[in-house]
Amino acid sequence: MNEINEMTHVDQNYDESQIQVLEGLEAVRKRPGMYIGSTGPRGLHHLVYEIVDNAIDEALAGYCDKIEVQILPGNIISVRDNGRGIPVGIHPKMGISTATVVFTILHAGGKFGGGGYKVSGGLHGVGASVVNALSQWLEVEIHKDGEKYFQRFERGNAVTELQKLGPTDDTGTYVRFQPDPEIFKETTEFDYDVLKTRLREQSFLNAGIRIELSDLRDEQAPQTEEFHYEGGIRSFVSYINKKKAVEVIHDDVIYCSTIAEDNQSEAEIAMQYTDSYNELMLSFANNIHTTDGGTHEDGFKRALTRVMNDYARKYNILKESDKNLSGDDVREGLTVVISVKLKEAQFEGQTKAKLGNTEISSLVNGLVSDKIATYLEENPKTAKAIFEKALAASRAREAARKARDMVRRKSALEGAGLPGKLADCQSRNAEETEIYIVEGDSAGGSAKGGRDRKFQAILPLWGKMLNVEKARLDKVYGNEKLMPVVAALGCGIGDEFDMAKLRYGKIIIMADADVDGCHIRTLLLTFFFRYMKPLVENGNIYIAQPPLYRITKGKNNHIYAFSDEERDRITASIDGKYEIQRYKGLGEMDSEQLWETTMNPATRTMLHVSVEDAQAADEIFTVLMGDKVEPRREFIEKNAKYVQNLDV
Ligand code: 28F
Repeated sequence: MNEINEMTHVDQNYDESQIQVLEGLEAVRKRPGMYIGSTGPRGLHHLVYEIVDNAIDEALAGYCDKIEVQILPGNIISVRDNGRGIPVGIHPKMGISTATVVFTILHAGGKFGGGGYKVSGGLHGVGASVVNALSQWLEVEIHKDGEKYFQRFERGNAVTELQKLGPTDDTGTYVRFQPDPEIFKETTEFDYDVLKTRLREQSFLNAGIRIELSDLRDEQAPQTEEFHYEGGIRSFVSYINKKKAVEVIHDDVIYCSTIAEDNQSEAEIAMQYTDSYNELMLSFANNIHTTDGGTHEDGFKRALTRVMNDYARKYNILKESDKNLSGDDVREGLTVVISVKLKEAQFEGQTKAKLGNTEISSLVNGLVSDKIATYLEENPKTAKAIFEKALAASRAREAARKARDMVRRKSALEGAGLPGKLADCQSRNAEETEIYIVEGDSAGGSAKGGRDRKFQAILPLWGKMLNVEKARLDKVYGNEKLMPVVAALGCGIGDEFDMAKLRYGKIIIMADADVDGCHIRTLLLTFFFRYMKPLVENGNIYIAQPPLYRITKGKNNHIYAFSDEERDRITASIDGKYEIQRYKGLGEMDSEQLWETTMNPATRTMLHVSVEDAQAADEIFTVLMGDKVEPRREFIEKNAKYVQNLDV
């Protein structure tokens, strides 16, 4: 028989499964967002992750150690593994080959069996059928038992049978697909760096696996990289600390792992202290980044705080009368990766990026209590360095409390806590109100004149801005530039932050488009990221985009350009005379112009600040704002090509 043809026996089963296939794929194409989170770039890249995850599952099962991912001309993706190859026999329940089932029945493939989970804005474990449904075409080639099999699908529907192509010496699964432009209307262009970040992360999380990524879209300049880390999450921690260019305070990465008695779950932790003031914790469950934390993180934090205080009391680092070290104190400067793998992971929260399994909390708690206590006992020198830092953090926190109370008393003495320079808005409803934080009094004046006072507040900044990246909390209290911002927003900072008290729904940074403006913007973003992080994560922060040019045609027909390209486009379309004015700063615009171009919700464009990748953001702030010069120079040299309108 030269091809497997299950079409011969059309039985009850086949009809049902055929109907199930059509309904399933139809549902996916009708509401793709339900399955991959969005049909924007993130959803597009999710297609690759789904296919790669199935290959990684085959690696986790121990049958595959090499995965090749290629971006081909036309933004076609190919993924190949050297595992067992998807089974080709007739699926007992469905009456069609298992390979066809994997690509046409929802939630049929992978190790998660029946349930796909909605995780972090996209679905994990939905399997290959969703990718198939959302692809213009998809081809699968299976090398198994000495035979090569092939099947082609279009928008999820099989357009060939599973055919035998002849003998092979290989084993494995090879999938190629072209995302459907009817679904991915915004773009079908893959971003090499996005795939690189994700695949490198997966190779850290699955020690020893080799993942090769190639970009073959430009035949003249093909690009290939392989990610392979025998050290797994230990290598991940080393990689993060090297990228952040911070000094580590002990050379070894502390590592521990455990498997639950019932063999239903396992946990591993890698951690290393640095001289930074910030902690970075990345946690994963079944290789999914749990950005909202969960029981694995809670178990870790609780155990570490207890172990550190027990040790401090035992060796008299803390006197009888001293208060305990807080969680923040013992985690200052810590880079830690927590990775748990479990059969029935429960993801919770609005974006399903929080692990809910309670048994994991005690699993991780037990692991840390056991292994970190032993580590400290066996490495007294490192323990000493770690505690010196924790004690310094504790003292600074104490000083911050005193500074805060002092500032409170002072501002209480001065009457209402709101800063004098704040031109508040009338509405108190944070859903509709916004505050412009404006650099400089002249721009502040124009903004006050131009604004809609019903819902727009203005806070002109003045004084020396503090670079919080190099300062602890106690320095923030009392900084004449930052404290008015804290007072105006009303939601506190650090561990006192309370989103419910936020006085404005949008916080809009408005600064000149020159180097100073850029510096102010970066310092404010550093402050928000380090001390009011939920505002960044929640999407409350915006950057106003004032025009760079005003083009005047005839008498007073003004057109505004917000970039050099736009300026050229506009001037090219004008026949006849025109004048161009380059705005050096906000102060050159009068209130009317500022309102029209930058503040009127109907006509303005603003940059919406969001944090896609916590680790990357943490690295950027540390490198750009930290006190290590060399890494900053490297970063700027590497990224200078992306900078537009550099005004030096
Ligand atoms: C390029 C993407 O998808 N690789 C895969 C396998 C291997 C098996 C398998 C996959 C249906 C529900 C069991 C083989 N032999 N790479 C991939 N490799 N799926 S997907 O089985 C799926 C079945 O669960 C496999 C024995 N057991 C499993």
